[in-house]
Amino acid sequence: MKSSSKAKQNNSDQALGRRRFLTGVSMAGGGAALGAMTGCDGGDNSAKNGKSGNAPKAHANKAEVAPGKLDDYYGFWSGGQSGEIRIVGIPSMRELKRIPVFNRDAATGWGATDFSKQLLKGTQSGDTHHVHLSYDKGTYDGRYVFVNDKSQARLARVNIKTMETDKIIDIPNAQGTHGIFPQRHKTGLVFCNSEFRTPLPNDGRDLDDPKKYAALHTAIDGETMEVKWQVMVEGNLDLCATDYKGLYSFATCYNSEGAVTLEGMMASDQDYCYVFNLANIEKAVKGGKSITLGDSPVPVIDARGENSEFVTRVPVPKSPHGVNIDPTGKYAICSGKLSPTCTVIAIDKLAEVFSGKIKPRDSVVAEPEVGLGPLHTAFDGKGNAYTSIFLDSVMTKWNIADALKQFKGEDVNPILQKIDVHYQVGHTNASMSETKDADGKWLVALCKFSKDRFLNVGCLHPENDQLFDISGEKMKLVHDGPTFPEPHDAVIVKSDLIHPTSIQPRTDDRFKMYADWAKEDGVNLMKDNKVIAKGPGKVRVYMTSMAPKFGMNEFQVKSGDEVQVIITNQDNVEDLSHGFCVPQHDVNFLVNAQDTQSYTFVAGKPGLYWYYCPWFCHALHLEMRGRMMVS
Ligand code: K7E
Ligand code: CUA
Repeated sequence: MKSSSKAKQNNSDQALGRRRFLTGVSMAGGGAALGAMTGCDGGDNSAKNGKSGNAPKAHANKAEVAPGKLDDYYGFWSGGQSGEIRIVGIPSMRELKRIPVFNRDAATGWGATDFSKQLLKGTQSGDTHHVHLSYDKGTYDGRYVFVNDKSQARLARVNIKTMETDKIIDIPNAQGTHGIFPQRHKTGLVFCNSEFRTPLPNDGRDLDDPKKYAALHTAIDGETMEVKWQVMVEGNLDLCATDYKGLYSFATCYNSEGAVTLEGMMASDQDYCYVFNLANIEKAVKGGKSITLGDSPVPVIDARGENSEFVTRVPVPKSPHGVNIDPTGKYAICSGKLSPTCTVIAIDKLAEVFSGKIKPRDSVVAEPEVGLGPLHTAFDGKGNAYTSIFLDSVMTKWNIADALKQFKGEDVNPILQKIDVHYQVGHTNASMSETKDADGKWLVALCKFSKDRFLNVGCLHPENDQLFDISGEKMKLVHDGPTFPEPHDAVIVKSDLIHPTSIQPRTDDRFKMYADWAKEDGVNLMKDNKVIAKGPGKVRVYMTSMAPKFGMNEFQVKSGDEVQVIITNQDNVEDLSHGFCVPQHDVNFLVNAQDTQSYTFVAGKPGLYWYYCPWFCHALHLEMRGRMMVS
């Protein structure tokens, strides 16, 4: 789908970039020139002697996607405190869509329509941190996006076909659900770490006895979204990862001290990467070796205390944060946070750890110093790692093989480049980095602060998502992208793996609900316009819409009636959306082409209310309205 001339263009840019670098008109110069343009240091700490050439222009052109041209990648961004997911085109960094998940979204009516209210069960906020897509054989299968809500301990799923949230589940017994990761060999389990330790069950017991607090590693079936099992452990579980074979899941663990204050949590110089042995856990669950907690029927394995067949604790320096698996599937890399190191664990040594042949720490094969405050690591598929360094505000590029050699005592420096970011980077990710097909094209650094990079917009500034070209020897900054709070994490996916539809398929779960109502009321959703009395004080209003008319010019209800409107959009045309808005009733929702949506409200004071279509759909869109008469 990409034109060959564009491919050639990209290739020649790369060749040019490399030639410049090798002939001494270095990319460092390019970086410096970019820096001059933006009023800050060029950021290449490894070589500051290059002359500035016209490289920055070339960089900018490469990241530019001309009007009317499409991006090569979909970026899926978590929306942080906004509770949503965002879709960003890469490399343009254009924000293409916001998918409401845990939030109340005025544009679409999410959080107020009947279906979304069922999923949200009365909540209107969320704190999304981690988005990941479902996998097959080590790469994305284009079916689902999973996202966590740290605040209410939930996991949601978005159906990529419609880019709509289709499931939200509560994770029992857990608080502060933080790191999540799906299995990579198939759409299997999705693992969720609870970061906060609580008494378990959390029913008022042991409130002031932190020794008895515990955290949970939860496995959820990605197809059914059922909670399969939980493993209870003593430490806070932070980020999560899975291997490529379905053998293990990983969790970084800080606060192995079991403290309840900041000082206490930082006391020890050593924490852990927990490795969960999935076969052993499932065998025990099947064999009935589990317990349950409180009201939850979910089987729980108590793995607190010593290393066991269920979990082994690999010692890593002080308070690790991210854990990322490299695209070969060989290494789990923990970023140190309070230690300036990344700890590289060899996954193929873990079998010997579990069988007791070697000690957990013997699985560590490298520990390079990458900078102050390492948080997360991305990969280019060429043997290099890119670690976000929060305190130093840099991205560090390092070579994994060289780090292994250095660990064995060879005199090699694995650090290839450090480049400034603006400022205080949290997550980072690279194109296809979380798959076996990492392609080393683009890297994003999700910076928590933008400070002086954009116009001042008041007390709360935007964050700054920076895009780097990593196709050459050096990382090159090509774009600053302001974001609304606070995308923690992002994944970058080749566009040819993602195939959304433009017309609502009417096969999602929620259509069963509408079909049941229609059957009960003897109504054909696709063509009938009827008001059905549903007992005293209750009515259902079935209405169709086709540009530029609603199927009903008017309907009558009584003041105080509970009114459920069920609107079906008959238009079978790409991007022909209608909506339904009732003045003075806080009713406003979107109905896409061939979709049905329903909304329940109470009819207000007697009077006449013009319901109208709030989405521009036709030259006569303003005329698309009707009268709700409240007697
Ligand atoms: Cu590092 Cu919640 Cu992924 Cu934020 S976590 S940065
Ligand atoms: Cu339908 Cu505007």
